Amino acid sequence: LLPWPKVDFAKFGPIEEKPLSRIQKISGANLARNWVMIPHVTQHEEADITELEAFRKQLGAEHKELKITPLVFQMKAAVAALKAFPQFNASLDESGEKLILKKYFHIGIAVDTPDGLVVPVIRDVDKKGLLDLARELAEISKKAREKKLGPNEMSGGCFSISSLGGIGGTAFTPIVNAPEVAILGVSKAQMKPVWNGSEFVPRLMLPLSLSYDHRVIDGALAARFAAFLARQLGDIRRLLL
Ligand code: CAO
Repeated sequence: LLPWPKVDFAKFGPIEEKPLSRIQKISGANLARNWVMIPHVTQHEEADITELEAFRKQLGAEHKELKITPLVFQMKAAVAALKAFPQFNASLDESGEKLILKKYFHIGIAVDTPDGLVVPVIRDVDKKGLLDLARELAEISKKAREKKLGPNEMSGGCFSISSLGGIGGTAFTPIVNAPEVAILGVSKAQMKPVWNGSEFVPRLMLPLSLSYDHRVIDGALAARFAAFLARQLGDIRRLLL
């Protein structure tokens, strides 16, 4: 690689220097390694969450003490997909010659903090209900923003979710959080006209962007995983299966 360009920007106009935070330095080094070493592909999909949203709103009205966002449903759907496609709940070992398949379901959640990106891990998502997950998500994101997360709360993840849905966007390409092999990016749900076979009907559509390590996962498998996820979110009764 060429060395990083060395430029005296002050020659061109006024400037100010701002050191990177500790978190930015650590996550930056990880992101750069993952971006360079992992052959990334991103599969885009859409989930019809019209019914999920009606249920979420109802649940929110019944549990005013909790903030139940779409993210907890995405975590449960991700676990269902990891169970159906074990290749996604895996890591390459150091030699790159062996795949380690995991029998536990810990999900990393990208959290935006004033000092940069951190990814706390919520353990055993398969064993927890939506309300417990909403509670834990609130606790862990508060801890992240207050810089109180310990290293054990940021390790052991199987699969990560990066939700920018509260902010906006229609799609993006998240970077795989090694040694995980895939990450789900979620953008903002929007009402769209959807053809139901005889007419266009207004449906709330959630954009999903699944980036994966192409050394471990083939495109067809990723397309199946993403379609499975969308089906789970489209009919959350399936999460009981
Ligand atoms: N579509 C539409 N609305 C959505 C949504 C989606 N996909 N996801 C969340 N929302 C809504 C929520 O319901 C909430 O609505 P109300 O304010 O009306 O209740 C609002 O957006 C804000 O949600 P939130 O962001 O506070 O909560 P969350 O559970 O969705 O996310 C957390 C929590 C911690 C993941 C989030 O705050 C965060 O930090 N996201 C950024 C992650 C990030 O930076 N990723 C990039 C990594 S690569 O650099």
